[in-house]
Amino acid sequence: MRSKGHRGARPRCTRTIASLLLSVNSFHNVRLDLNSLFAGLVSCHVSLPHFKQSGFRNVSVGGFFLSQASSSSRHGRVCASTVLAAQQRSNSTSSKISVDFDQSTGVAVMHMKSPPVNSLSLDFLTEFCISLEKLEMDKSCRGLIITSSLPKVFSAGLDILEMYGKSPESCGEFWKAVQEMWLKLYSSNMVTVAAINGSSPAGGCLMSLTCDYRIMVDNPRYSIGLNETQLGIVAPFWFKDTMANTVGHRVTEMALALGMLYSPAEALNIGLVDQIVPEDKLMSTAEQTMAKWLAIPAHARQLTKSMMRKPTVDRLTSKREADVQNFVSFITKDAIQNSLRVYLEMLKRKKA
Ligand code: CO8
Repeated sequence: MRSKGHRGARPRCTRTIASLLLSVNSFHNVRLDLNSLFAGLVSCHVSLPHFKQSGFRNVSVGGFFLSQASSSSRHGRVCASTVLAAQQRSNSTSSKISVDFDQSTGVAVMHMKSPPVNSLSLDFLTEFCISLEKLEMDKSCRGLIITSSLPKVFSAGLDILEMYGKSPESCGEFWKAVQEMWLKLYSSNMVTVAAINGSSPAGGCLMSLTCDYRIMVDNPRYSIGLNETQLGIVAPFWFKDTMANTVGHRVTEMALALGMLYSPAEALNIGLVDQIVPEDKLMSTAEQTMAKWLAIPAHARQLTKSMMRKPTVDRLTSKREADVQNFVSFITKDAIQNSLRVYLEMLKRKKA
């Protein structure tokens, strides 16, 4: 039940796009699906090949905005320097995500901007996946930095309201979107860096764990970890695998059992993040890290990434439908719904 303005009714078109996007089982097929999606829905101005060549265009697609590096004209004449600048930088904005892409470096910065806490709702995940897919299709984009536009919070993880008081069908649709986000990010060909500028519990931690490198702001008020058990729920096997691949089995076992949230210094200590920096150094450090990773021959780096991650990806891909069924039957149990209610009340009490 959504009562707040910022959690208002989901636009019908977003649902449509979500259904289309998430109806495919293989995430590789999403590329094809997006082609037809864009071909079908972008009824104006632009075809996909043009979209790919020229960067993003400002086309509204059912509430999404595909931004274009458009040439600007002054007094009816096109200004060459503006065209060049526009070709080198483009940006794409939807309501919950904005992307700045610098073609001169091949690096895009994705800003999550879904107040109050960048929780991963179905709408958010859909926009996230579409933005990611656009970047993945653009061969000139080689690196992605993910950060938050909100103060204090990177992402609060999965939107609990998508799991509380919802029908089994809605829960299933939501879970497919969570899987999709993870599959896309974990197997991305781009170099991915999480610039973690705030708290990052549960699904927020998972999102940063899917990146190649994590840099967190060194502020002891921020925390990161897979705290699912504190909500009375269980991190799925692929959450566990992603963390174990990063920090090892024993640390993961203890962290998951206790639902541990770590300060940045503690997270660095166990290898959950790779670096901690002062807030004002976050983006410059992310850019330097990116440059270092991009200096490695791309094919060798990508094959290495695939070699390291493919078994984990394949594990979910081969059990995707069963994983959805498990989630739905688990999350809709009365006892689990009760735990979520208690946790939501705790969040409200903490605020009061
Ligand atoms: N989902 C939905 N709403 C949320 C969430 C969330 N994850 N987190 C916070 N909110 C809401 C709060 O209820 C509050 O709502 P309102 O304004 O209506 O009262 C609003 O966002 C602001 O929250 P805070 O006042 O708490 O904001 P702060 O800036 O003080 O704190 C934090 C930010 C640290 C992120 C804090 O909100 C927090 O700890 N949130 C909870 C985070 C959490 O525990 N997330 C776990 C989600 S579950 C998950 O990601 C994996 C599930 C795997 C499922 C597997 C099942 C099989």
